[in-house]
Formats: sequence, C-alpha cells, structure tokens
Amino acid sequence: MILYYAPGACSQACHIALIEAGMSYRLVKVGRDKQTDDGRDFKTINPKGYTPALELDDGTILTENLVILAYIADKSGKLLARDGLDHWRALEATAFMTTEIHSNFRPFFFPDATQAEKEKAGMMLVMRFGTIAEQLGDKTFLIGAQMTIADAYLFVMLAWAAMMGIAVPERLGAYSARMKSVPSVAQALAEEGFARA
Ligand SMILES: N[C@@H](CCC(=O)N[C@@H](CS)C(=O)NCC(=O)O)C(=O)O
Repeated sequence: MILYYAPGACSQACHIALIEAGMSYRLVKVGRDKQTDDGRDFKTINPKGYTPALELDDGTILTENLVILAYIADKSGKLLARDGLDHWRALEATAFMTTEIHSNFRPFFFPDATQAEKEKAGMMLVMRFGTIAEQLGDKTFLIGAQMTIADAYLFVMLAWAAMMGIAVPERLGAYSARMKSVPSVAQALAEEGFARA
C-alpha cells in the first residue's frame, strides 16, 4: 500500500494508524505544487488534489481521512472495536474530528481568510476541544484503555492547535505529550521529518 501524505498534515493520522495496525506501507510525499516526490502529478492519483490518499495493492485509490482510517481498522482488526458501543463511539469521535474540528482549522491555512473568520473558527475550536476534553476524562485514550483511529486523528488536531496558538484544556496537553511517546506516533513523526520533542 502507498500512503500519499504531506508532513504534519491530516494524513499523519493515517500514517500513525498504519504503523499502529502493523500494516506494511510505503510513503509518497506530496508537495504544495501537487507533485509527488517521485515526480508525478498528484491530481492524476487523487483528482481532489488533497492528502491523504491510500493506494491499495491492486491500484485502487481510497480518499478521505475517516474512510482510510476505518479501512485500516477493518483490515487489521486493530484501532476500532469490532462491535459494541465502543465501535460506534470511536466512529462518532472520528466523524467529530473531521467535521467539527478539522474543518474549523481551514481559515488558519487559507491565505485569504479574514481575521474575523479566524477568530470565529478559533472560538469554535476552543468549544470543540472542550467537548473532547470532557469525553477524554481520566481515560488514557479517547474511548477507553485502547488506542483507536479517533486518537490518531486527535493527536494531529492537537498538534495543529499548538501550532496555531489555540488554547486547549490542560488535560489535552497532557494527552498530547503522552501520545508522543506511543511508539507508532513517535515513528510517524520521525518518518515525516519531525524531531522527537
Ligand atoms: N476531506 C478531506 C480533507 C483533506 C485535507 O484537508 N487535506 C489537506 C491536508 S490536511 C490538504 O491536502 N490540503 C491541500 C489542498 O486541499 O490543496 C479529508 O477529510 O481527508
């Protein structure tokens, strides 16, 4: 499998998940110019033009973080309870990451966004991270004692919050620091060129 990624982008959640799941993968980096580091036009691979994209062994391309994460969980039997409420809670949390958290970061990456748009999105993010902190409570991971696909996504969203100066509850700061020591997270960071903090 090939994961098309950009360093530090939301594709990092899939990267962490692939490692945690123990699946074999190859990384292909996509630049801002939409060229892959092996010299291809990324839009011929994913016409949507964004990462992550996962190329399966038969050449099929899967896109959308939520779907790629669910695919990795399904194929590996890891990172998502097979059934029971924890299965649905993990999917619920992953959908929350994509629709309520990730989407509110857009103005921070969009060069034409106004200050007012950034402030509004920032307020939403503070509220959404508050909800996540409540859900985390005293647990090690968001859903319980086991890491799930929602944690892989949350880790990346918290890194973005730190980068953009979005204040998050202390509990999430501690969670993020803990996650950095999880071997799959540390490996993904190293493979994407981030020195271990
Ligand atoms: N709906 C997509 C959004 C993915 C996305 O926003 N990717 C960003 C990186 S975090 C990207 O590649 N942006 C560059 C672009 O859209 O041109 C998903 O959930 O996977």
